[in-house]
Amino acid sequence: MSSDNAQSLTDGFHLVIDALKLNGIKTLYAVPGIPITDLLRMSQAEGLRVISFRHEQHAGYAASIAGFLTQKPGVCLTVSAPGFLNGLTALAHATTNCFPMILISGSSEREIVDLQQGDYEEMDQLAVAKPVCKAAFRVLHAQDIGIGVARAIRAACSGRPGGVYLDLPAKLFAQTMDAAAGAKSLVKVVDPAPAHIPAPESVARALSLLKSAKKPLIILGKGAAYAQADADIRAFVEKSGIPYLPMSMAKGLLPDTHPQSAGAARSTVLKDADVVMLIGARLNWLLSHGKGKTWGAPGTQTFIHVDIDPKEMDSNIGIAAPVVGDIASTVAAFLKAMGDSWPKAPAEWMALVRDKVEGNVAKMAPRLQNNNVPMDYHGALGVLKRIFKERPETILVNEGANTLDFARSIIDIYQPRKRLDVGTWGVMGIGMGYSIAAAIETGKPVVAVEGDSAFGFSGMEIETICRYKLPVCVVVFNNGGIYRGTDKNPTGGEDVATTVFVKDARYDKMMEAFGGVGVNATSPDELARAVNAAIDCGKPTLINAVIDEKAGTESGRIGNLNPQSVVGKKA
Ligand code: OXT
Ligand code: ADP
Ligand code: MG
Repeated sequence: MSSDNAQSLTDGFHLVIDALKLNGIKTLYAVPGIPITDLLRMSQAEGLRVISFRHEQHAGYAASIAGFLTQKPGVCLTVSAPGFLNGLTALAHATTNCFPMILISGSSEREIVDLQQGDYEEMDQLAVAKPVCKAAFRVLHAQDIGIGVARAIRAACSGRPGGVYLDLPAKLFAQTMDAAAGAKSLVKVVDPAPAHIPAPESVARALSLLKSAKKPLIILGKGAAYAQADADIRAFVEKSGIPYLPMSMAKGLLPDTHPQSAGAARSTVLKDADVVMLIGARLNWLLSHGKGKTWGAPGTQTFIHVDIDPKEMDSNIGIAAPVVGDIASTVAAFLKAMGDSWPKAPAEWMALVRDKVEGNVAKMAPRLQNNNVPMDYHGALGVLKRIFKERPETILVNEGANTLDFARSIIDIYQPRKRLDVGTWGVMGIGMGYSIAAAIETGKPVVAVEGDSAFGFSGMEIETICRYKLPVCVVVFNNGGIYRGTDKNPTGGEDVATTVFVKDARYDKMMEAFGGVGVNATSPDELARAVNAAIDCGKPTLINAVIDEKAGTESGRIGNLNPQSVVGKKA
């Protein structure tokens, strides 16, 4: 407890810091300025690690992924109105992706905001935040800081995790109160994410359906990765003998090379499975809402859904066996109920899936060996695939369109929570924020594989990476544009096409400007050498990987989502 001993007083600044520390928060992701500059200085003085960013959006993305990696809310601090709005995208992203995060923003004075009298950075931030977060609170009195922080932590972590907004008006920080009373007002949250034990009948219903299946499938989502029930999830999948499909950020829960992995037989298993068990994955757009041509004919497939949020059941299609519970408790309950004599899934089904997997892997293999210059995606990613195999503890951060989609299927992940990407919204801009938090929260090396457009959204944060000397290697897949670099202005005019960037840009020079290592890699061999050297030395590195500007396709693998105009098309 910090206090002014002479008068035995504490203040809002110290109460916020003490409340966070009491609840085990160790790191703040922030951008300083009025009214939180001193709060951040004092936080550093009081032993919190404060990572100062160049833009709040990236501090926010860092906090969101810190929440995913640690099950503790990642905390982002911003200044009022514009800083708050910059952080808000990340708060909404955390809520959408079910990551626990708290955005704390300083705000201007209530009296002036409510009368709309034009305060410095005036905005009714609480009202603006509410629609995009799980909960939003404002604290007006120093004696309520403890309870406000506690409510924010519990709301972020319990049930389905998500983003929480905590509004702290500037005046609050300087409010004083008796130090002993202040200490008593703090709340240490007991059991912030209480177990949700699934009803035994829901477990029995799910297992009986699974047992009856001829072609069962387990889909693991990022909720399963978040749950940190890694050993039980693996034991459950192995005991069942059922093929499993990892969603993007669930890759590595079991190694992608596991014999039951159906990652390389995605279309086949989604179409042909008769019983599908979803564990911590939603039937949203990434799974074609559980219907349509990705799936089997209507009526031929039955679903079991494991999720902590009861509202998720029947969201897109009817769920035959809903199991509402936390994944750790549910999978433990499955294992117990399965006993020692659980029959393995039919061998013919597993063999069919293996066949498809081996066929697809064999088809891709020669393309990954190519030494083309300029590089194509397969040549460059083939190199990275081998590096991740040799260094399975490395964290992969990945964004872009082609760069994302090819990397997802080419780079095998071997350990849980080692692949972090654009998530539910397919958002560009997570790259450097995620990389920074991943390095800080885990102490592991990070390789960020970034489309050149994707990198541009957060590129300035390489200064942050250099400032904190983080072991982050950024590989920019430079194909000169969004999707590719070859589009032409339809008018033939002087402006380049809307998707095209400066030719032959040298992103590596940006890293050198801040004292990091920059490398221009034009061949797979050069790329391999540079990435290995970066991981070995742990120095901030940016590799400009020159990719054939013709190599990409529109929107990567989701081009089908682009609306098409039928008006004014030339025949
Ligand atoms: O079974 P089949 O035969 O179908 O085969 C599948 C697998 O079985 C097989 N496979 C394998 N084969 C062999 N070996 C292995 N190991 C293996 N593993 C798998 O491969 C295929 C494909 O497998 P996959 O990928 O699992 O399956 P599929 O069908 O693709 O899955 C469907 C999806 C939907 C689940 C999947 O595609 C997916 O997860 N997609 C996510 C897509 C996404 O989120 N994209 C990002 C958004 S795109 C766009 O919006 C962009 N913007 C606009 C923008 C955004 N997003 N945000 C903001 C804030 N502002 C603007 C922008 C600006 S992208 C973008 C920039 C792009 O340019 P860049 O320069 O950054 O990037 P480049 O494109 O590189 O230039
Ligand atoms: P993916 O994109 O990988 O398919 P989603 O983000 O769509 O995954 O789904 C994650 C799901 O996991 C959410 O519906 C969320 O409620 C759920 N979830 C998150 N944590 C837990 C947990 N500990 N136990 C059970 N379900 C969880
Ligand atoms: Mg590109």
